[in-house]
Amino acid sequence: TRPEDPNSRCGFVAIVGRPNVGKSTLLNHILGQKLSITSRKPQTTRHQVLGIKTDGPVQAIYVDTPGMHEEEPRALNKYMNKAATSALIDVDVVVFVIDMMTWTTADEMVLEKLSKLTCPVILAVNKVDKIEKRDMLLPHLDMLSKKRDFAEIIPLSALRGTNLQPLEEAVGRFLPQSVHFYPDDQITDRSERFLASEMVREKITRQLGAELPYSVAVEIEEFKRQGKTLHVSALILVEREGQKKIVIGDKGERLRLIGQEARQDMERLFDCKVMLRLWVKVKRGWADSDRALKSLGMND
Ligand code: GDP
Ligand code: MG
Ligand code: K
Repeated sequence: TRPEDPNSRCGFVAIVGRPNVGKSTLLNHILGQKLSITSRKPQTTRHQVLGIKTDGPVQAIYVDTPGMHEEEPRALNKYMNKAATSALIDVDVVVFVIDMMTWTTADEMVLEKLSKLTCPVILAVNKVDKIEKRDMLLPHLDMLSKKRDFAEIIPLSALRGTNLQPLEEAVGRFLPQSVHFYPDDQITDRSERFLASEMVREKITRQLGAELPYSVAVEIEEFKRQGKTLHVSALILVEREGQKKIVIGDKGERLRLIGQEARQDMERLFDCKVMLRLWVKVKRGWADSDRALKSLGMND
């Protein structure tokens, strides 16, 4: 927001790639904040999370996309595909994230979608910390460079934070000259309520892993500050009675752990004491229902 500064740049950056290549990890590291949930399971990012990073004259507005994946009939998947595609419209730069160790047909599909774009595409070759032989790297990058005319190819490790600076500098170079759209200290346009629900959802996914499909939603019912304490009540929606038992666990132990970890994350993010209450409720077939998605604000 310095209209007089000729170096001022601002624009939208889409982070794309198939599930599990490390998009959320990368975004969180760039922002230095946990805004986008990560997990070993694909498709944990259901919403587009907007993260804002201002570094001097450059403001980059990052859009995290759900993984691009095959069509499936269920409403949730339809939503995610739509979100993945619409995230690419009107962006200034695309960061295409891949896993250094594996190039799959899913990567080819993403590349195919990108072929229609005219904006610069930076290839972020992630997880280089996993390479055992260093001399593998150059031939591999050379092979990748033939797949498209990438604006830049940057090997990095989102997990370790290696080589993220060159990526951010490249992004900055491709952003248009513009005043900043957001105040320089703002890091997201997502509400605190939304971030709180994402933290609960992440802990559920992490705790339950393969035991439960990702058909779990979290609604924040109460979010209010009293003195120095933030009171949060969250409703966990599952599809079946059996899933409810799994989330609650033996004598409520699982739910207690989910709550404890989510509360610690919230205290770090909101920088205050948090009282978190969790409820689990069965809402049959919610993932199949467009209406249910709409009521959860996930179907725009
Ligand atoms: P997304 O689905 O593309 O958003 O992927 P996530 O960010 O959720 O990451 C998927 C998994 O890959 C998680 O277990 C991450 O810890 C892991 N991961 C992400 N970046 C790296 C990296 O640079 N190195 C290694 N070894 N693992 C990573
Ligand atoms: Mg993700
Ligand atoms: K994931």
